[in-house]
Amino acid sequence: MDVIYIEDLEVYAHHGVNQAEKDMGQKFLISLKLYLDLRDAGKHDDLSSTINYAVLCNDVEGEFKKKKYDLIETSAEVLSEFILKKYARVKRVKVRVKKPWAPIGKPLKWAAIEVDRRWHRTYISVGSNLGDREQNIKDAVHAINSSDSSRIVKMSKLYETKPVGYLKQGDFLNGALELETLLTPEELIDFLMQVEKKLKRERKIKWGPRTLDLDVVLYDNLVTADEKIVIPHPRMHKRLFVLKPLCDIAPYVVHPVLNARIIDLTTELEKTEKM
Ligand code: PH2
Ligand code: MG
Ligand code: MG
Repeated sequence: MDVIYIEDLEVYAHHGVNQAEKDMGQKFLISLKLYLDLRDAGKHDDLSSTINYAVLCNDVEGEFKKKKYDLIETSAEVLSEFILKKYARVKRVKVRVKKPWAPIGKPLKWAAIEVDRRWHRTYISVGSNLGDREQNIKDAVHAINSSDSSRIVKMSKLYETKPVGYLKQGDFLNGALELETLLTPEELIDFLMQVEKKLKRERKIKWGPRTLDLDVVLYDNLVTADEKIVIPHPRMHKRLFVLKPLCDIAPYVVHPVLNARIIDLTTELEKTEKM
């Protein structure tokens, strides 16, 4: 991917653990590496197809000076989110913050940190079989979209499905969402749990009736090794109520463990299963 570099933008600000740093302030050097597609801008000599780095530097300076943080880590975290949210063209950003005057009682060239942040693409399976099922799913969509760290970019149709696993419960309404998110998988799962809770989900019976179930099925091409967070979802390829809606919005996405497209997994499972 193409990049825009900014190196050592000088900004005077008041970040630091020591009170003297907060009072007096000091010089910081900000470096940025923005990942975006520059092809159209270059082909047509067109500023409106890229990012004006004069505007960017001005925005970054303003954001950097807005508050006082203890840590340069925080200042970089804040800047990376600011850039990814404000500049839709930017897919990924590296932010480095250097402190050339770090008051550590020894001479040094600078102390610095760097963070690497990006929008992640993830697919969520949604289900409901209690209360007003369609309204529950609409409420979930609304709750997800009202967070500025995640945005729904695609949504499948909703399917009426027979319960799988625990059978003595009502039929489900199932769907799938494509999300762009700044959250890590752990943060995303916590966030989705909060949305489930907000919609009064109770967990009484494993695989039992629920007003709302939100499961992360895919997250970029990630294959986790963590037993608490299993991505891709370990049963997604065996459940038509997951695959069928997912196939509406992501037919050619490849399952990173099975190395097969969603459309092919769906066709295969439809030979033996019904919804
Ligand atoms: N979810 C379950 C268990 N069984 N069956 C259908 N049809 N749809 C679901 O979403 C579903 C299920 C556990 O999450
Ligand atoms: Mg589930
Ligand atoms: Mg779940």
